[in-house]
Amino acid sequence: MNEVIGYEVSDGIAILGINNPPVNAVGASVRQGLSNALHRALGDDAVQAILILGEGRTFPAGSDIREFGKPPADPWLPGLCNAVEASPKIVVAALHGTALGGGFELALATHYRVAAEGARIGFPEVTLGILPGAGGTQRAPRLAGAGDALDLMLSGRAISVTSAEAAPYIDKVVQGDLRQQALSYVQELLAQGAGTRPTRDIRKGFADPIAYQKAVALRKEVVAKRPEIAPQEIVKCVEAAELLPFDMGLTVERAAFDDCVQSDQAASLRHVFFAERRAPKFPEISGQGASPVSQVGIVGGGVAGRGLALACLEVDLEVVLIERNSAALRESLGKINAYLDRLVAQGRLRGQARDDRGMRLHGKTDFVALSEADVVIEAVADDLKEKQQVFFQLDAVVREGAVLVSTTMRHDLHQIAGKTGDPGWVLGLDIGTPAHLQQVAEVMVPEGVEPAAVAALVALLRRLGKLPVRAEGRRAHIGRAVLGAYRHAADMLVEDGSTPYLVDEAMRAFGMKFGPFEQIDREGLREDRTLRRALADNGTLQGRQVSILDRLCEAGRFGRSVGQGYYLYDGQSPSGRADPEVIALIREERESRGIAARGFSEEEIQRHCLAAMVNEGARLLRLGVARCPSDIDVVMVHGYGFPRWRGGPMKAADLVGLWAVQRDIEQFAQQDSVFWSPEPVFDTLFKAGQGFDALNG
Ligand code: 3H9
Repeated sequence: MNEVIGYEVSDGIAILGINNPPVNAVGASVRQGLSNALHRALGDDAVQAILILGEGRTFPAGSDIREFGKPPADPWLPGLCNAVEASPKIVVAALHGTALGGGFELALATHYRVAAEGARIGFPEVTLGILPGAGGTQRAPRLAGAGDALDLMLSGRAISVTSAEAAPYIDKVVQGDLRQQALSYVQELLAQGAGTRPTRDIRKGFADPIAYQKAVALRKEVVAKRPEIAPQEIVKCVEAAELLPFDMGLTVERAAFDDCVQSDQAASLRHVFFAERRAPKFPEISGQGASPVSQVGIVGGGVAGRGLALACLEVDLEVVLIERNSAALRESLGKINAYLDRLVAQGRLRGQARDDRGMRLHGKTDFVALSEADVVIEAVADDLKEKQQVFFQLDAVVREGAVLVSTTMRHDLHQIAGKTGDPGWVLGLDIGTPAHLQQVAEVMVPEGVEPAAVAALVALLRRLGKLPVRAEGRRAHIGRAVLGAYRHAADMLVEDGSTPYLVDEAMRAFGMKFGPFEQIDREGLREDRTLRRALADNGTLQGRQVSILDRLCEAGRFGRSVGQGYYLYDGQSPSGRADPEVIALIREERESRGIAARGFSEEEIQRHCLAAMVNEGARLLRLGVARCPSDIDVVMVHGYGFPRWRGGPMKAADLVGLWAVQRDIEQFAQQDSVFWSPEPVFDTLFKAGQGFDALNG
């Protein structure tokens, strides 16, 4: 008997306890153990029924993701599920925690399902670029019909077992000790003489065939617009469930699963799954407990400060917001309160919770109010003198062990931290604006910083629901540097003959959430100019300079907020349209530099932009700013609209092949050999037959 599966018989019930921490993933040893235990129970005359449950915190949360992309090890989950379903003795699953993916499929293959009140079920496979491949696409619609089953599979959501949506899958929800309750439930079933109930024979979900196929057709139309393969395959499998006999449906599902699991999209999505879990593990905090944070101070009530305040209020923290004078404070608090009121009006926040947030927000003009703060985040204008002044004042009032955080984008953190008596407690933070809506937060960790300070800030960011990513250095930002390189490549393409509109279109087709120029229009051209100056200072933007953005600023085209930037915004086209004036300005600029315009295909544009991001990523790795390529990937996916299904720029480069990216960079160097200078790591990895993934550890 395999040790990951416990086997015990109690009153004629064989209890198969899955014990594979932390999430009881159904890996090869679990499958083998379950298969052995099932046979043992079936061969034991004293056993009348079988109960499968998860030990520890959860029923299996899915197959073991680390096995995907490798040769399958027997027994394979679909076969195990079929064996469970075919059992002549009744099999019951007792669910708690998160019964997801292959775990949920195993449960669907049993004959009855009992669940603890707090349990959640779902099919997250789509988020990994695959589909429920152990019968889920065939069994779920038999129980719930096409619409509900598809919505669960296409969204990847986990739902509560007490929700109406979960009702078709769950026979009984219980409170208290699940093991005891589940055993009583099995005894009840035996007492009632309940027989096996193979899900494959259930046709409840097919009761209205027309409604079923209509629901399929509707989702087919929606997923056809998505670039991912898996959603389309899921719909095909669910369509087949009603049209084909069960075993043929399983064959369709198997083929679709094999196609998906071997795809680049699935490899990329798996990469992001593990990258997200790797990123917050900063070396400074291994084994380091974080001191609890209950009060956060924020200096500066502008857009950045207000976003930080809202993020902290959302998670029950006390917030002290400092402004320079009462008028500025009134304005800032007024905007925060107006935002909270809007949430209430939109039904997104209850009145009581709104009042509670209001009570926890303390506006002050005197730094002394920060004396109790555990963490203080400075969010004033990015002017070195102003920031230094803030830290000088903070040093006089904060308590010992308080973590001080600067949001500087342009300045050397040491010059700011040097204004305090203990620079080891000063860190940098780049969270983007507005902070409460951002997913990723870069933590700048300068040399010599106290591990306890890092641990406290990382814990705070986790509590705020952000993904912390480590950036080492004095003024090091991963996302902004990669973004700057990307935009610079886009600028050069435009100056050499393309247009902002063609570049945007190409990059949207690549999967970016926005094209580079429409994004600059949203953020404001002046802000982008500031960013580029900072990047020129720190070495990202060297070599050829393109002045189109400056020319647009000179013409008062500051972006969407003023109705014109790269695009023209008016009543006729509120989301922007191409503007011949911009094209004329670009032509003038090109001619003044003696550049002969040439066309670029969509693919060429995409290759330029990707190569620029990857080369900058490689530079950040060489400088030690980014710890590993996957950190760059999560920053770009979560913070800068890079398509998750491409895995981030470094993963995308691995999939294209480093040799191909390096060759592109060498070819582009004809336009500018300074910016387009391939990083040495390309050669090193290529010669070792490796990709960036080898540097992820
Ligand atoms: C599937 O089932 C396919 C089948 O349909 C078909 C087969 C034929 N495998 O997230 P956490 C690790 S596809 C391997 O921090 P939480 C994770 O890497 C699968 N490892 O915990 C981490 O490791 P480390 C469908 C896994 O409490 C540790 O466990 N299922 C898996 O924040 C803790 O994870 C899914 O997609 C796994 N399946 O969240 C569910 N899951 O400590 C994926 C976790 O070394 N899992 N690990 O960093 C989750 O969504 C979350 O882990 C969960 C718990 C919500 C369960």
